Amino acid sequence: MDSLKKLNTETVKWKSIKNDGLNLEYAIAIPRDVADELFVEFENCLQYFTGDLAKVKVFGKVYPLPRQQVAYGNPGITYKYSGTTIPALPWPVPVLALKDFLFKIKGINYDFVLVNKYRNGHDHMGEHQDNEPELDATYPIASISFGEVRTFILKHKDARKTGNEKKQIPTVKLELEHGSILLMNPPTNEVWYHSLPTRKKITGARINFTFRKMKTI
Ligand SMILES: O=C(O)CCC(=O)C(=O)O
Repeated sequence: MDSLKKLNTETVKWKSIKNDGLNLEYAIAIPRDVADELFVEFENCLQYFTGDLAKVKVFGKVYPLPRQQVAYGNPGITYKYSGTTIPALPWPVPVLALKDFLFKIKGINYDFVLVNKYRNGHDHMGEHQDNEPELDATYPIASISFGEVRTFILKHKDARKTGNEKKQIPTVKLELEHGSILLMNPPTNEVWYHSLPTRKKITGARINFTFRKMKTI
């Protein structure tokens, strides 16, 4: 965590990726040695949800989540998605260090993070948008990845339609690396869906943090 504080954020090289309604910034912001150290800390301190919070409802049927999940945030925050209300647990020290790092690098004080652990290439996340009403859509969602490189796929909402309404907009694929930050700037989440498909040959784990800013009421 201290090594994260010492990093020089001014030399981080951001790559901008733009398309119809898509506005992404990507960088390997955390060098390998620091990312390795943090991965071990996260493996030691994160305790994932169990019971109903480890389940998901799809078309009315309940299934085990195809990954592990936990959420942290400021007191009183809850987050509703796919029919589940997720409580935000108090920030563990290493997760708070990541939140502080984002403040240093982008000047944004995030108040909630959803953590997803993909135990191996069978774990995945289906196509969705992060556009829940409680999110402040004027802020980017900041996604930080550790561990195995996994493919992140973005699809334009009109490319998902059928018939005359379908637009021929190519899918965008990114390989999210160990120690990387992906910023999904507005209006990306209104226009594009994203997913993390299975990669059955991958045996190692990946931990992803999506930092979000909630609306203040
Ligand atoms: O693991 C990832 O990179 C995707 C996470 C994601 O889509 C989400 O938290 O909404």
